Amino acid sequence: MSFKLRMEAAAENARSNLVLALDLPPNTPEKLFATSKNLLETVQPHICAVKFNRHLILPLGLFDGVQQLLKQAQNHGLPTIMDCKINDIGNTNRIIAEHYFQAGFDAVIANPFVGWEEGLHPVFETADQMNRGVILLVYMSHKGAWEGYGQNVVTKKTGKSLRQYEVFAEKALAWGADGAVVGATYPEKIRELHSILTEKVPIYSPGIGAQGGNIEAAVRSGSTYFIVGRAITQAENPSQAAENFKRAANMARRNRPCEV
Ligand code: BMP
Repeated sequence: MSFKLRMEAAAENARSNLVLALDLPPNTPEKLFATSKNLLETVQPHICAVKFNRHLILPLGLFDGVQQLLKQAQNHGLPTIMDCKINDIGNTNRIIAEHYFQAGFDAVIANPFVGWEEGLHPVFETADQMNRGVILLVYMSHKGAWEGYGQNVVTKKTGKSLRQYEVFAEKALAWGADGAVVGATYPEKIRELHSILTEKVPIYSPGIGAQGGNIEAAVRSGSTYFIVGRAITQAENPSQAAENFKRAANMARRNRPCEV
């Protein structure tokens, strides 16, 4: 089963489209590991997948603590995503992807700015060989995202002027990406990009809560998966916070107009 279908099955099974960003503030490796393990255990009934970032990879090590957390997630039937934003030459990109896949990650996030040939082609090739997924950044959630993702570009093929994010959405379709990251902080961009990507490339939206994005607006605009970090991991009651996000998203999905 492809990563995209594994995500659909996990969401269906958990009755949740919430992806936990397992991000914690710096601490000793021992404390980070223990807190992550507990968090994952208490929050897992409300999520469909877990996204890891450098917050844990750097202090815990990929094949040490992180691999144990990956096994824990897998035991709960939760796919895992490595948010490594791959962004180098092809040979390096392939090695990065291979390491994360060998450790047990089900998907990696990559940056389409580097292009296909000797860029992301080797990553998609490796993912195909190992039956894993690749999710592309299409419009990030932070304030300065417009400087890169929002700039006007003239495409080589048609000479037409487009926004960088529109070009990236076309690439996500052409390259067979398993998902596209579009910030929940820009619901109008989600709407626009959903009309290009349709359901072929599901939208993953980070930026909910701590960055000001709203989960209902992301649902209404066409996002499929909702990535939440600090608003859960640093909440007084992480399980309750996750449950609240899950319920809000499910309610908004039920009331979503059919044109989205
Ligand atoms: P938080 O909910 O705490 O803001 O965390 C969001 C997570 O998603 C972080 O791991 C961040 O690096 C990641 N992320 C993001 O916030 N915006 C993007 O456009 C892409 C991301 O991967």
